[in-house]
Amino acid sequence: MRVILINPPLDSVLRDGNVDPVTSYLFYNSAPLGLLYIAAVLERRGETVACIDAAAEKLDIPGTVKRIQEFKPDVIGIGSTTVVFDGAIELAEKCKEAMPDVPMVLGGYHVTLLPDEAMAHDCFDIGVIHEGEHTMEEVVDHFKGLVKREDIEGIVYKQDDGTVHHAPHRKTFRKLDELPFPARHLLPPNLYKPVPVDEHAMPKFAMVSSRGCPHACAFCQKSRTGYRSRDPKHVVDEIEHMIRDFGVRDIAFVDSLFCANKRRVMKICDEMIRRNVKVSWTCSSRVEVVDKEMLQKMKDAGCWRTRFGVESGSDQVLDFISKGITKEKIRNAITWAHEVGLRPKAFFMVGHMPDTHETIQETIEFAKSIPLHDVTVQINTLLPQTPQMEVWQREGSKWGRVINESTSERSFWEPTFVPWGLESEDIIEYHRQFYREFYFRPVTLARHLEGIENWRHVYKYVQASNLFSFLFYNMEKPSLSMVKGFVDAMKKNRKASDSAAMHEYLG
Ligand code: B12
Ligand code: SF4
Repeated sequence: MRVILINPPLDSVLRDGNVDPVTSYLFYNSAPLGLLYIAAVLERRGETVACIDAAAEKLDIPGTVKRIQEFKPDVIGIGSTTVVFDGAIELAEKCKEAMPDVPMVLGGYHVTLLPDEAMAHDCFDIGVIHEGEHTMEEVVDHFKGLVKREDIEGIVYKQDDGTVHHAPHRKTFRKLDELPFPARHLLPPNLYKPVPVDEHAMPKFAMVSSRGCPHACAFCQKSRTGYRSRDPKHVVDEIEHMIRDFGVRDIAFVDSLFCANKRRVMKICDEMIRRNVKVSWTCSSRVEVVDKEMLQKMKDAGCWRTRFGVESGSDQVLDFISKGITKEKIRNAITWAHEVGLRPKAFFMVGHMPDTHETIQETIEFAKSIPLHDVTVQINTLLPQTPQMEVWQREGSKWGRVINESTSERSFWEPTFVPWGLESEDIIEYHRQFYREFYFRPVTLARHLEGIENWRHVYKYVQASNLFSFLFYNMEKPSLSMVKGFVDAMKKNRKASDSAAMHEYLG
């Protein structure tokens, strides 16, 4: 069978507007591994598979439909998160018009979280819930006439009376090592441009060494699959395969939680050291899992950065979002990571349900007081099937107001929910202020200058300038006022306690 798998184009609002630098990195910086895993499983069975990342190729809907038609598919699969779902619907509808007999399968986070709502659109024939590798094998067998639709677990579909039928739940697949490596050869290797300050060498590829997460942070989609991890040897086999077949030099582990378990991380690092694997890499961690020994081992095995989900610098907010960590634990982990040379980065959000002017300012000050090299700041967004969405549904008016219900704006970069006591404009301004105050400091600059190893790294910062100007001032290009702002902020910071921190840092 000929199966084509699509990462949908951005919807018309994003696509036709002047796509800003943040959006472009947000949507096009890493290959859709979920689609590539499904492609690999289908290829292993002898199906002919193609993949199109329409968002990354910046294709519009007619251009994507044309490419799909040229492939002459027997089945079309679309993977969609919530934020790109409008684009997924538009694409599926146009495909149905052009190829009415070709079945359309929808997979990914949105249909998993909101199956009834997603399948209400007539353009989708079958929805695949949760992880799709084995379900998709059976779906393809169904279209070959080998399996009855009623016998497939883990799908949803519309019955003749228009109601959505939920098939029995498919048991979570635990033997991750039995899966083939993602079919990365199906996408152009140079399509993805990582955020310049987030890569150490090129080409940079993403991979996962585990799935699921045992925690339940309020803003994160509830993990119903549980945590499962791959054998460290199998993980290193995939790294070697990426180096051999794609010349990969930097890897981002995009597991929800790479450092969930010290023993496993130590084993992966030992295996990389034993095989003398020459690659740099980054990963995500929770602050309470790491210790200095573990971070040092990661550094020895080629890790150059750990990303920590910090989210807030207010213990009261951390408590509300069930992060299960304290400011003290955050400070310890980030200090150790910095001391062993891991250039720690943290994720923060502004606009948590209990956030106030004071807690946001406390968060910005906290971020500046710990030895972080980079931050990503997002705007808290209520996504379906998250614990905070349940709180909102139960006691919403207690916390604030939803100001925008559009799915395509739930990108974490524009306010859709505003806590009482704050205005939407405050959140937008705090978002920028956070970046400005964090980056426009001698100590941050010094940390970045120290990380420059070659001319390519210098070029990275030139490339990043439009990103920074957008983040700091909402300008597409750096301008004189940005330079002025930079100088002013540096002067201000020099006077502040920060200058003491810099002297201490520079020894
Ligand atoms: C890497 C990553 C990215 C990368 C690559 C995204 C991509 N297209 O894969 C980048 C940086 C580009 C990115 C961007 C964004 N991301 Co992101 N990202 C992730 C992350 C950390 C890992 C994804 C991954 O590779 N998983 C491993 C693979 C194997 O699993 P999978 O993707 O779930 O795929 C399986 C199933 O979903 C299903 N499936 C998927 N597609 C299809 C298609 C078909 C046809 C079928 C049958 C099945 C199927 O089968 C797959 C194999 O089992 C996840 C969190 C996580 N750990 O899963 C968040 C996550 C997917 N991102 C999220 C968000 C919100 C975003 C952004 C809006 C940015 C932001 N502000 O965070 C943008 C939106 C981009 C977009 N195009 O939609 C949310 C989505 C929530 C939601 N309700 O939709 C997640 C779940 C994080 C979270 N916990 O909140 N992201
Ligand atoms: S934010 Fe991270 S640690 Fe928290 S539930 Fe989501 S994946 Fe797990």
